Amino acid sequence: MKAKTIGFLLTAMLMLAGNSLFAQKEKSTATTVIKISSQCDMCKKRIETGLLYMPGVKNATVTVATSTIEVKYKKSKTNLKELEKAIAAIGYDANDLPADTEAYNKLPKCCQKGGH
Ligand SMILES: [Cu+2]
Repeated sequence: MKAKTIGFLLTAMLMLAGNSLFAQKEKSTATTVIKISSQCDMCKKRIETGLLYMPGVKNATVTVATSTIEVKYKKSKTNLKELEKAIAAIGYDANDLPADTEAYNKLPKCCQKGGH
């Protein structure tokens, strides 16, 4: 094989390797939408602040009107189950996971279910 051909092949291989590395980096974060039992802007703030303290959480945005939270997280640091557990620990239902009773009872009345 000619040196030029080998050089071309090497370049092609490096480009492929670079592409797959890039793809992995892209896939290392995920965004999920979780159904939650939030009632108002106070809930929004409480849940968003709580989640942002979690390792691996990049972004957390509650939409009060739809009672959902959109979370962007690092897949190597956390996962959907951990996020649901954290929300439940703050006092809110998260998808099928019910809120922690003790935390829920500590919420202001207006933030409990049907509280507004
Ligand atoms: Cu509230």
